[in-house]
Amino acid sequence: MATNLLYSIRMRATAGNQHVSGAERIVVSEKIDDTVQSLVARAREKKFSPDQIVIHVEILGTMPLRMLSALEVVTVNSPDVTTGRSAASRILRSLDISEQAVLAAINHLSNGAAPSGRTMRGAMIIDARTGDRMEPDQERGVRASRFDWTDDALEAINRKLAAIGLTHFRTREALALATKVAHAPGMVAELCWSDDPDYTAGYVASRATGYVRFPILKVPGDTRGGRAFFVVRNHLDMEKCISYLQTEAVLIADSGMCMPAIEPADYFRDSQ
Ligand code: WAQ
Ligand code: MG
Repeated sequence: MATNLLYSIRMRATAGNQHVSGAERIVVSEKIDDTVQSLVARAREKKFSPDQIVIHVEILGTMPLRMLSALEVVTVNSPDVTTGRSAASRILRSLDISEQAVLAAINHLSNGAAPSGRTMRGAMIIDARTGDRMEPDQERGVRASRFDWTDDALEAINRKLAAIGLTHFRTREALALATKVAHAPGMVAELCWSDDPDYTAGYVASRATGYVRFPILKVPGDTRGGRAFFVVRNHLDMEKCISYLQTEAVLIADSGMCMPAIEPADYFRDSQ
């Protein structure tokens, strides 16, 4: 039996038609059983017990596999939502994203980005110049999928993040997602904050800036969150971009640098 083939394993848990949790891995065949078991365990440890857990196990086979290095991590210690969002906006503006586009993204994320006013399952795709939304399905958004750390890189990133006081699984998972997204064709940057009411942190990520975290991008208790992917509309092949995000397999084989937290003034003095 071939042992080096890779499999994509994806878990999604729901209660009624409410999303409860989701996670995914890319693993070798020997790890399928353990991985499925740990994903089921993860789905069941949530506050709301799911009434459906769907696990997809899919061989990646002949699909191309892209190896990436993780974006560098830095935390900008902005003390509240206003300063956090304004620092995030300033970084997005420095990447040539228009003020209009930045404001549009922040408005959508803070009001519930789906037309129904709910949080989307996936991300918005936003024209970096006009702020127009370009994702084909505004209720669902575009989901980045099929990415994971190699075993070695996972161990290294866990160690490096822990060394700067970051031990939450969300940081590691968001960093992997942001690394994949940053390398999409036509992508300029991403803005994200969680929809988990207890998790106020968020980030701006791009190949140019790395993964820039902010401890507070929303008030505690707020259940609205989401992701905005800013793209350059000219020359953008939307189909290619979405197919990269959704289906191309990415393994993060190198952990990047993880810097200690710094004050906003120091960040902007050093970087721009
Ligand atoms: N692809 C695209 N959008 C997604 C995906 C995905 N795979 N998963 C989630 N989203 C969107 C969706 O709208 C969610 O509501 C929203 O993002 C937030 O998802 O400490 O935990 O999983 O550095 O709640 C960021 C800071 C945490 C981490 C982000 O996102 C840190 C987080 P969540
Ligand atoms: Mg969430």
